[in-house]
Amino acid sequence: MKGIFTALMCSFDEQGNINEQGLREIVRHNIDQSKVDGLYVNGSTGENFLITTEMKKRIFEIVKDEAGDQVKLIAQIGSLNIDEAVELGKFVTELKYDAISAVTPFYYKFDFEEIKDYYETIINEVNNDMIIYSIPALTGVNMSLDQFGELLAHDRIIGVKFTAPDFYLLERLRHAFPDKLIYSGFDEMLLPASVLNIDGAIGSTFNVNGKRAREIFELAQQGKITEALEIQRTTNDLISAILANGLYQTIKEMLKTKGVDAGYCRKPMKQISAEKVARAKELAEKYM
Ligand code: SI3
Repeated sequence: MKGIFTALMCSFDEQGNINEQGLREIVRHNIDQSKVDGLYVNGSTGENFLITTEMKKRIFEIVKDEAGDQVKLIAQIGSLNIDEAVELGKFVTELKYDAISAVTPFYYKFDFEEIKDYYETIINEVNNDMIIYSIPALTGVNMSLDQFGELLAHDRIIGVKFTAPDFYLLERLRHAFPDKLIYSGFDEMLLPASVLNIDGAIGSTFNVNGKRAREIFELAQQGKITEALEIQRTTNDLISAILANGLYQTIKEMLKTKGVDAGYCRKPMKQISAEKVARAKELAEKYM
């Protein structure tokens, strides 16, 4: 379960329906071209919070069917509707996903007792390993070292996807929990996170920049920081350009330039202008 995991995109048609063939092509691109270690399915990048339960299930099925056992698969099943989270957790466990992951519950400003109960409810009902998905910038949920510790005390809570720019907390987590899996979630900060000895990374831009992500991660593990920094700089030139152009839309357009039918984003995400599509093509030609 270590290494580079792509936060998988999903291909949707212009009406917002799943484009099955396109999704399969995205999976194949990540496995065959980028050679990532695993896929993180139905996370933020998968537009998970914009789709129905049935669509989530279908995506989990298609990805498992296409990927088989070629790479590790983590299913993001977290939901404000805890019944849905449990239902999806059981569903992907039947499909033989390697682990589940759940975003911290958001919107209602739950206290830690409620957050803990959410994770305990899921792991008591679902017989699979759990990775906490912490992304405070989007959820507003900031957990302390002690609170992470209370969750990680459960044997079946095996790790954290840590998507925050707090390197002090990341270092403390690594030091306190050497046997848990810690994944970094901000691709633009992969090198500093790797220096802190993370186990892997989960990122959206790995859909188009997976090879560089692996190089950064592996060079850092070998202590070759100058070489890793060089690649992180190139990576950050790409990420800055992607963020300026529209994150998920630009990654999809870059994939399309390479013959992968990545489709469109779901509403309320908008489609990008022709000018931005052209910019995405330039980025694909320069960086992929
Ligand atoms: O669940 C997921 O799709 C992720 O892993 C998200 C991942 O942390 C990305 N965050 C978001 C909000 O998209 C990052 O990969 C991010 O896109 C990237 O670092 C650019 O800022």
